[in-house]
Amino acid sequence: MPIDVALDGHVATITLNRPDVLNAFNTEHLETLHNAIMTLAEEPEVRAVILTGAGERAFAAGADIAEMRDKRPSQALEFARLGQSVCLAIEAAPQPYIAAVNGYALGGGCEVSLACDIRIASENAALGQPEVTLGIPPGWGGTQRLTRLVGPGIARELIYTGRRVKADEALRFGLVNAVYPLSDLMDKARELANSIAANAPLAVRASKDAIARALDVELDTGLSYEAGVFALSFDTADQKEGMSAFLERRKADFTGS
Ligand code: DAK
Repeated sequence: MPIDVALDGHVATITLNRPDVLNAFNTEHLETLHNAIMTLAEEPEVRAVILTGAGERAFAAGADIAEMRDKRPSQALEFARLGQSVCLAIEAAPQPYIAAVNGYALGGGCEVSLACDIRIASENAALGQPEVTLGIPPGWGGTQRLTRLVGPGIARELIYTGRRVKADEALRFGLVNAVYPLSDLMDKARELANSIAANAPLAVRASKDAIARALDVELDTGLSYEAGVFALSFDTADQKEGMSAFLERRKADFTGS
């Protein structure tokens, strides 16, 4: 299978699994990944998802160049839509996605990590958008999401030059939130995922939805949305549980209702 999905408590881990080609995405890989994201989205017990790559060299080295090379424009458009649908599915998912970038995240690999809520990286990671070196611009949202994350100055430099950024520089740019030795990366990803999963899932989901709007709408509209989801949370059992647990000096037990 081009991906593996494993469940541990409230945390799912999706592993991109084509290590022979550094987990590059071909059509089957993307379709399987899209299906997995959509399936997990329907699982209320899953409260956080980790996305990582098999092996010790790559998260994903981008779109599969061997499959892509001979595409006609109409096929390229279909391929671009498929890659974009994966990124959009991650953003629309109720659970936060954590990209555990364990090596190369290039081109489409970087773009998929950019669609995730949080990126953490191993010390051997290298991220970049090398598309222009292949004769194409980024096509799965790199021009948009990278620009929003690191700002236009850095995004322009990285996209126009196609150069790879090592983990420490990526940390400096805010492209990743933290860097760990490769041997610790998955433990750190699980720790982060579990700390999210311990919180009220509906409140986390509402926060994800509201944060997404922060980049798309004017402040007034975003604040109205935030006020709306804040008010709605008072209709949940988890709001009563969270506040009762605080007042009773005990740990909250959230059910996602
Ligand atoms: N596709 C296919 N195979 C790949 C691959 C890729 N992206 N990246 C690596 N591989 C394969 C290599 O061919 C090699 O296979 P064998 O020769 O062993 O059979 C194996 O993985 C190991 O790679 P290397 O031998 O090259 O390993 P090195 O350590 O020497 O180099 C590297 C690692 C990651 C620096 C290098 O492999 C590399 O530069 N890979 C390509 C990275 C890249 O350019 N990625 C961006 C791809 S373009 C679209 C929108 C978006 C996109 C496409 C279309 N539309 C609008 C239509 C997305 C585009 C991209 O992602």
